[in-house]
Amino acid sequence: MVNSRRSFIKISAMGASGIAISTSALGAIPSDLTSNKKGVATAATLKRSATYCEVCFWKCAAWAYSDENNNIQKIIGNDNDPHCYGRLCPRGTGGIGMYSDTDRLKKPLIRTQINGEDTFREASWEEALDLVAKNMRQIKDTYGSESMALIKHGSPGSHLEHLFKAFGSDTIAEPAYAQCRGPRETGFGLTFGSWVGSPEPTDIRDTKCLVLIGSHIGENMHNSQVQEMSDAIDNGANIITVDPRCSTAASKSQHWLAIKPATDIALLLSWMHVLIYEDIYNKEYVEQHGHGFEALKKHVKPFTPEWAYGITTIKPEEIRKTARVMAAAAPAAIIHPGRHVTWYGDDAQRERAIAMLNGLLGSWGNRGGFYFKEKIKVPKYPHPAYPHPKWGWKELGKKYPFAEMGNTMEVIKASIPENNPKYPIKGWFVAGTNLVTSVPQRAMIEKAIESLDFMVVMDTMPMEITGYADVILPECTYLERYDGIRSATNREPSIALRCPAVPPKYDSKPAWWMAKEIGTRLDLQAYFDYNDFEEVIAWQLNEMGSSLEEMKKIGVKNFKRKSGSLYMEKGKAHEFATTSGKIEFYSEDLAELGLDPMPVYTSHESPDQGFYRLNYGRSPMHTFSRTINNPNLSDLTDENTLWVNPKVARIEDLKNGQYVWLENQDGIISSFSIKVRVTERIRWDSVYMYHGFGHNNKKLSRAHGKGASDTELISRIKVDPLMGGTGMRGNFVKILIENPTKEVLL
Ligand SMILES: Nc1nc2c(c(=O)[nH]1)N[C@H]1C(S)=C(S)[C@@H](COP(=O)(O)OP(=O)(O)OC[C@H]3O[C@@H](n4cnc5c(=O)[nH]c(N)nc54)[C@H](O)[C@@H]3O)O[C@H]1N2
Ligand SMILES: Nc1nc2c(c(=O)[nH]1)N[C@H]1C(S)=C(S)[C@@H](COP(=O)(O)OP(=O)(O)OC[C@H]3O[C@@H](n4cnc5c(=O)[nH]c(N)nc54)[C@H](O)[C@@H]3O)O[C@H]1N2
Ligand code: SF4
Ligand SMILES: [Mo]
Repeated sequence: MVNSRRSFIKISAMGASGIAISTSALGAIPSDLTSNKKGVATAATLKRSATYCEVCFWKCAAWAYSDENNNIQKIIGNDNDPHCYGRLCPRGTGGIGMYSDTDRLKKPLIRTQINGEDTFREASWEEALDLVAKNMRQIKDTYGSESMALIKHGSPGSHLEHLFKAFGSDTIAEPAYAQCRGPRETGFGLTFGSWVGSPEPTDIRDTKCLVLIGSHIGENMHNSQVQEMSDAIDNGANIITVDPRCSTAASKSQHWLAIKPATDIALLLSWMHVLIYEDIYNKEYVEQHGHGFEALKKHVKPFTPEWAYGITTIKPEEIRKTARVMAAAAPAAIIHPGRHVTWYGDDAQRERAIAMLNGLLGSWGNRGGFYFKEKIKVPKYPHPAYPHPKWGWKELGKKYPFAEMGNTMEVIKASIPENNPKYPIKGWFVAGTNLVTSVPQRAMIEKAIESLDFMVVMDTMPMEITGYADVILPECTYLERYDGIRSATNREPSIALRCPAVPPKYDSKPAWWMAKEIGTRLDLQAYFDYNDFEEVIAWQLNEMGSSLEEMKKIGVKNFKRKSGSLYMEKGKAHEFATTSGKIEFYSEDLAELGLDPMPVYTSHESPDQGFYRLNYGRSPMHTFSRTINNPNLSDLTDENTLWVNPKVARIEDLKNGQYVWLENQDGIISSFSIKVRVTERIRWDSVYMYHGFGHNNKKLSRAHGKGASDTELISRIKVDPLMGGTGMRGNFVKILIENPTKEVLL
């Protein structure tokens, strides 16, 4: 089992490099140290500390090994962890580089002017935190606490969320909602009454058919999913991949449907047509649990495979064949919800179509489909009740009836006075998100920042966003701090501990400490009734029947399920948390609001002559923009490439390896050039690049100027009317062979 996982990750790493190469490059060793002779000798002298990885949000539990000089020697997976099954992905192994990167932020910095030019000067913690508290208080006194917004991602966010709620602001948002998975939570919520959540409750290890729609597991390195998919392949599962690009997953699939971009809803409707009109859907399940099936049957009647062919370019036989494969596997079939699903603005409806297809197959609540997830509640450390803000993220996103979390875009818009916002925002606290690379429409973001009274950024690295701050607070990395106990949904509940493997380098500090210090300056000390966050964790673990000592020894603790069976029990009624209490093929909630109760296909713009759709996705060796400068990971992939079809290469006269610039439909030109990769693996109507590259902060010595930024070229967005998601895939680029900036300079 372990071998096959390793070999899948190896092939999954695209092109030449893979985990086999990367682990030797990084000096990683097997997870079981005692089985390795060399390992035993080293292990004896190394300190082992429990942590969970912060390189991405899968949060794999790990062991960090450090020597007496506080060098971290290696990070390996915790064998008892359901997020990683004892193995980290190459990025997790390379997490050491986050700690050792000499470009890190080292001291608090305050914006100042020297000879009329803006620059940063080093400051003491005392001065920097005083300045943050003073500005927060000023905004509170002048406009109300609500006008101070928190934009966050990752672990530091929860410490600051506590500070903000105590301060009286619920104006909180993160790019992991409206720029990532928000639409799928709406689509699945409306259909099954339940969010998908993270990790997704997909029973991949036992599936007989996995359908990936623009979800590229294997490059999207979500650890346990990659491993389970590898096992499923070994066990003979059918993989169907719908992607305009031949992703790694597509290359492992029995069926690769190279769909015309932006037409997925047509394919999904047509698949439903085949299942229903060939009478191969899961009748017993639909009868027992479905609501509105007859309406759906009528709705999808015209959507024959012949109809869909004209839209999607997928042959009718292929649509029929793949629908039959799913039906044969049902209910052990998964139409994967995907994760970064903010594409074309009708995303919540596309996700609803995905959910409904799962409903027709009976996969929700069945082995090899979706299991019923469970997590364990971490008790709240006692603190006074939070005040009630007059407004917050909910009011900002009010025009989207199904928005369930703060929307970064709405925070940005409400920060621009000329938008005449009803709920004006005057200050930003940005923590753990490189906003200008993760949210499109840079011109608008810059305008918003320009309008703010105050902006503070907490980060570990000098990223693009730190360049805009008034105050920069250097956080230590996850390997140097305590953070909240990880408790995530899974087959069985589990918790994981993160404690410092080494003391903070330079003059960096953990987020919990900064939150407490700022809170104290704002007279909120009652909310921070501890000297060290260790006390909070120790108290919580005791309440949960464990202890800090135990968790330091085991890292991960698994608990027995309490909520009942992992799957539906045959013959037993099941109540879904929807309006009808059933799986809603016809959505009562949408109908009530006058919205489409069942998904419809609407056509989206296609690129004009000479333009190609800008497609983007994950680099297997990197996480967004955050790891591009990581010394270990930039060794593996140091720039992105522009995938172009040979036909495009011919038309545009492009050679493999040649550097080009891109100009989008609004005349925005890429700051840097990008290397051409001519490949059959991308359709001729699109070009493809990894997201996260093209950094323009010179302080990133390895990442600056390497590759191009997709975000920079995304100036047109399509907003999801249901939940406010930021559709980013409707941008078109033309390819420039000459350096356009040089021309301007001449
Ligand atoms: N164009 C485009 N935009 C996208 C996407 C895309 O594919 N293309 N993907 C979208 C998706 S799916 C998501 S989830 C979002 C992700 O959006 P972000 O989370 O904003 O992603 P990053 O760019 O990695 O920014 C993370 C920031 O946190 C910092 N950081 C890392 N570790 C720590 C830490 O321990 N403490 C602190 N304080 N800071 C830390 C990093 O240095 C970096 O500046 O982006 C979305 N935006
Ligand atoms: N290595 C690595 N893994 C990661 C991350 C990371 O940064 N690095 N980030 C994590 C996060 S937060 C997220 S949200 C997930 C995102 O992972 P996924 O949800 O898997 O999504 P993307 O990376 O956006 O997927 C892009 C795929 O969609 C295809 N695509 C583009 N347009 C269309 C279309 O119109 N139709 C169809 N069917 N396909 C299309 C692209 O060709 C590409 O293969 O990855 C997670 N895993
Ligand atoms: S999937 Fe990789 S990067 Fe993400 S948490 Fe796990 S080991 Fe870390
Ligand atoms: Mo994401």
